[in-house]
Amino acid sequence: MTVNIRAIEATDTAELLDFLALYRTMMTARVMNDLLKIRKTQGKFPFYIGCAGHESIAAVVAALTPDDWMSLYYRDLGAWLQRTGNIIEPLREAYSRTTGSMGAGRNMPSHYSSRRQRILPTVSEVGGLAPFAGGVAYALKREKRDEIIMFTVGDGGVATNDFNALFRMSAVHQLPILMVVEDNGWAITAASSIQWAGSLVEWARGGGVYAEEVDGTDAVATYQASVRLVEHVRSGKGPVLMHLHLGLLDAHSSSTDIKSYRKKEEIEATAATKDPVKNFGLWLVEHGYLQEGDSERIRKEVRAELEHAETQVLQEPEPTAERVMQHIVNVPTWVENTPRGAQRLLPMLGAINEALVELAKRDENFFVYGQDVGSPKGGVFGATAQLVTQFPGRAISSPLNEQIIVGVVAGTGMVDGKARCAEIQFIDYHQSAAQTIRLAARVSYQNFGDWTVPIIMRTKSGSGGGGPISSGGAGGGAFGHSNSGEQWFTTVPGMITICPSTPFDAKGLLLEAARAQSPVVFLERGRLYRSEPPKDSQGRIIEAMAEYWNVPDGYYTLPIGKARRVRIGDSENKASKLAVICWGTMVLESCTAAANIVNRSGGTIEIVDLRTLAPFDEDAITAAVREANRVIVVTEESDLTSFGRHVHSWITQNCFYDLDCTPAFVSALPAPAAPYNTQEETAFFPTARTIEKRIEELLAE
Ligand SMILES: Cc1ncc(C[n+]2csc(CCOP(=O)(O)OP(=O)(O)O)c2C)c(N)n1
Repeated sequence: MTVNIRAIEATDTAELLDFLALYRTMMTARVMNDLLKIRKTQGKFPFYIGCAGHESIAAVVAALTPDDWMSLYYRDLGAWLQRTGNIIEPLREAYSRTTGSMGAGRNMPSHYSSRRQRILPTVSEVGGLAPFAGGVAYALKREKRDEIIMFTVGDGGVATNDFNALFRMSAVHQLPILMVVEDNGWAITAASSIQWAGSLVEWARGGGVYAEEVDGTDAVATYQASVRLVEHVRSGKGPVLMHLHLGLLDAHSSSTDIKSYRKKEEIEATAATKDPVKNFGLWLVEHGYLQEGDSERIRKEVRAELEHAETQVLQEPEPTAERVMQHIVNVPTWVENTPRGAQRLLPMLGAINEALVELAKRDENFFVYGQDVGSPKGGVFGATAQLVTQFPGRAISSPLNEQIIVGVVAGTGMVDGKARCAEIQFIDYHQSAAQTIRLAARVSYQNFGDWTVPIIMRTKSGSGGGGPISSGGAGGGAFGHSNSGEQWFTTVPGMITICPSTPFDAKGLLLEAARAQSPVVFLERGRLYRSEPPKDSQGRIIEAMAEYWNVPDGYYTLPIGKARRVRIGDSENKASKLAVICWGTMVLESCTAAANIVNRSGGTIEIVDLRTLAPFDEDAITAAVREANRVIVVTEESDLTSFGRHVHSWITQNCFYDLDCTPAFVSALPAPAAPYNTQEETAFFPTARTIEKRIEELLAE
C-alpha cells in the first residue's frame, strides 16, 4: 500500500486560546508537583512521580474538545487539570483517600483515570495502555463518531511492544488518534537515543502515520501545532504522531537521585532553557498579557488554593482492610432463561457459529475480530462462517498480532461497556497479548470499579485433532497448537475462564459471556468442535451426555460459575461410588472411562463438568465429594503448577473429612507440549484408558 502524506498547512490559531487560563493550569501543575514532592520527602506518603517539564501537555489538551478521549501517563498532571479543572483528585490519590474518584486510594499517585471524563485508567506498565487506546480509536472510527483520542507516552515507552502494536493498528486501520511522544531525553537513567534509531518522525511517516516534531518547551507553539494536528485527525485524514521535545526538570521519581545519573551542567541547562512554565510566563510578559511580578502572584494564589484543598483531603477517610476483596471480578447474575427454540443435533462448531449470530442480532455494534475471521471460511476453524454470510462486516480480519486483536476488542468494550469477541487462533499464541489481557482483568480492581473491560476472548485450545483423544487418534497439533491453556488464565484475578464440553453448553455459555463486565476467556477444545457425544468401549453412545448435543435454536443463556453434574450408571437413587472433576475434552474421556467401569461392575459414577473454571463451582464439588467420598481430578494440562492441581489441592483442604482416600489426579505429562508423532503424543495426554485405570485403583483402595 502506498500512503500519501500531505503536509499540514500552518494557521495562526493562537488567538483562539485563553492564554492566561492555560498558564494558570500549567502553573497549577507545577505548584502541585512541588508541593507533593515536598510532602513525599516529609514522609506523608510513600511515592511520588512528577510532571515538572511536561506541563505543556495542557496545551495539547486545550486543542481537544471535552468529548475527546485521553490515555495519559504519569507525567500528565497538566493534561488532567486542563481537562477536568479538578485539583482535589490528584491530592486524594497522593494521600490514598477512599473519596478519590480515580482509584479510591488503590493506585499510586499520578495514575490519571476518569470514566466520566473519558480518561482511560493509567497503568504503571510503561506503554501498557497503548493497545486499549487503539481499541477506543477503533470504536470511534467504526461507529463514525466525531471524537478522537489522544494517547501519550514517554520516549522510553516508544520502544515497548504495546506502543508498536498501537502504531501498527493506528496505521493499518487509519484510526482517529493523536499519539504524543513526550520526549524528555530520559527513561529513568537511559537516554532516548537507545529507544529508537534514526528519526522518529521519518519512521512514523514511513509506516503510514503523519508525524511532526514539536517544541514542547514553548506552550504557544505546542498549542498551534496541536490545533493543526487534531484537525488532521478529526477530519478523517488518519492518525498523527507528535514528537514533543521536552526537558525533565526533576529526577525520574521520588525513588531516584537525579545527581546519580545526570550531569550538573545538563540539569542546569535543562532548567534554564526547557522549563515550559517559565518560558510561557516570559512570553506572556513580552506580549503584554502579564506584568512583571504576576507570575509570582499567580504561583502564590495557586499554592494557597492547593493547601486549602489539601487540608480538606487530610480529613477524608483512608481505605480499611475490609475492602481489599472488592471489585475483583464481575460475574453476571444469571437470569432464568429456559431455551425455547427447536432442538437440533449440532456439533459445537455449529453452536458457536449460532451464538455469534445471536449476539450480532442483538447488538448492532457487536463484532468478532481476529485472524482470518472475515474470510468466507470464517476463520481457520469456521467459527464465524455464519456471521460472515448473515452479518457482513461483523467478522473482521485482523493483522497477525494478538496484542492488536485483544487491544481492539478491549478498547471498544471500554467505550460503551459491551463485550465484543476477540478470536485467538490457537491459545499458545495469546502470549504476545498476555500483558494486555492481564491489565484488562486488573483495571476494575485498580480503579475500584470505575472502569470495566468487557471482552470475550474465544480461542481453540487443547489437543489437536478431532473427537475425543481415545477415538480420534493423533491430533498432530504439537508445539504451538495443543496447549490446553487454563493455567494461563485461571491464575489471573479478575478473569473469567470458561471451557465447555458440549455444544449445548458452548452456545448458552458464550451468550452469557457477552453479559459479563470482566474479561472472559472461552477455551474451545479443538477436538470437540466436530465431536459426537462420548461412547463406551463397545461404541454405544452414553445416554446421560447425548442430550447436550441437541442445541436449541435462538437465544438462551447458561449460568457462569455453575458445574453440570452427570450421573453415569444404573440408578439415580444410589449414592455414587466416585466423583470425577473435569472439564472440556476430559469430560468425554471421563464419561467413557466411567461408563466402561459401571458396565462391568455396576454402581454410579458422577462426572462433575466444571464448565466454568474461574470462578469454579465449589458447592458442586463439595456435594459430589460428600456423596461419593472418593474423587479424582482429571485435566488435560501438563503435570506442573496448574488449574487441575489447584482444584485437587482445594478439595484436600476443604473436603478432607468427606474423603475415604487420597484424592487422585490425572493429567498430561510435565513436558513442554504434546510431540507431533502419534506414539509420543498419545503417551503425553491422559485418555479414557488412563482415567479408567486410575478409577479402578481408587475404587480398590
Ligand atoms: C513495561 C515496563 N518496564 C519497566 C518499567 C519501569 N519503569 C518505570 S518508568 C520507566 C522509564 C520510562 O521512561 P519514559 O517512557 O521515557 O518516560 P519518562 O519517565 O522519561 O517520562 C521505567 C523503565 C515499567 N514501569 N514498565
